[in-house]
Amino acid sequence: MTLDTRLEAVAQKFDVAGRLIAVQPVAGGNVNDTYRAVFRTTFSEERIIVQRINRRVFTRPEWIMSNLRRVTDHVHRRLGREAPREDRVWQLPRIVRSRDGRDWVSDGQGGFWRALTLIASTVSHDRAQGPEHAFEAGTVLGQFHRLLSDLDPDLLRDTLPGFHVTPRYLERYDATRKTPGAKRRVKASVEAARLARFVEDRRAFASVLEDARLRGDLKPRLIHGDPKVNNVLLDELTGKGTCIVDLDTVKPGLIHYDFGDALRSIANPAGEEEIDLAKVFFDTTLCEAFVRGYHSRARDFLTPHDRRYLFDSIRLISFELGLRFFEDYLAGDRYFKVRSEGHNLHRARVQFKLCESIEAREPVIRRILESVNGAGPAAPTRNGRPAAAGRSRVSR
Ligand code: GN1
Ligand code: MG
Repeated sequence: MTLDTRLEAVAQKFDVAGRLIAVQPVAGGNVNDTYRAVFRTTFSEERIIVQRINRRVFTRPEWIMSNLRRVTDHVHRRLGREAPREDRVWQLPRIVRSRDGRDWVSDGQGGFWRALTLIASTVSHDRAQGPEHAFEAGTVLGQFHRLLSDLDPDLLRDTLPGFHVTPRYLERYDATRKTPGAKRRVKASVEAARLARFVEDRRAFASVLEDARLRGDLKPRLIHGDPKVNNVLLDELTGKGTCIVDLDTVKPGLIHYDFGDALRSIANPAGEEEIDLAKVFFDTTLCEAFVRGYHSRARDFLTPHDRRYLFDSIRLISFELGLRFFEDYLAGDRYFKVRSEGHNLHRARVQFKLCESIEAREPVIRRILESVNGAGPAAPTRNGRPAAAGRSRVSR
């Protein structure tokens, strides 16, 4: 069987009217494989999103689907109730069932596939298009958190234990660093050695959010897990945000992970795949627009403690993603898909450069958070030093 026939056989298993016309790859994901399937009848056309879940990353893919079922049922009910008061039509994909009534199908070769409705007439971008776009991205994330704020986090499974728990990534990094392959890579590259120093200088900071969770300052809620800029869909006609997609990592966690992850993505105008490091920086105008959008929807459920850790979350998640890419490079590219040798190393350089830019702009970012959100004073760190202490430069 060719790849095309295999894909077609999978797409045919979903309960969609009409004849299957095409299955087209959708580029962009670093973990799962995504396709668009087009079905036609005499009168109409339907397009759905068909995805193969990466089983090396998600060992219990059926939990993704039980979470998704709960989340979409809850959100769709709420959206229905709130629709008359809304300034736009908020959307969220629905699970497309298989012809035998299940939420996913298997391809007979161990592949786990599921399908979702495609939200039509929308666009998404890999990079911020300007402050209006950043404002909409903030609004969409704030709305998503608001919609989930009355769903009990304990009802959802942890589909990816340790996801966004920065100290766990540090432990994994430490284990990888000891392997002969990693030692070789660090020795062979000035850049890799420089990134390793960058990590060492921020070791104490890595636990800032988890320490706050242990102290009881921050409480787990439901999070999206991957609110990067290209997961936010904008209405093609109005430019307003209508939807956030890529719901595989919706699970209990700290909303700070989402806040920091969205900002490390939207406020880096060059994007996470930029080749020229000189173009990578944290744009505080985009940051302010995002924060205003987020606050317009999230203001009612942010506690004073939540507000205190917002800056740290921005700095932490750029550091964390850089650490994840770097660790994967040292481990031989086992987690993120790569297109060339050194791809993960370069991705790590981009995130560390961004982290450094966030550190350099700390006072401005804190002022923005305070003026929009009423953020409290800087949060303490484990060793009592101010959060900004101990740095090395990654950019030249
Ligand atoms: C991965 O596969 P994708 O692109 O949706 C990763 C995110 C990272 C992102 C960086 C499950 O997301 O955490 O922020 O790459 N997802 C997982 O582009 O690890
Ligand atoms: Mg994702």
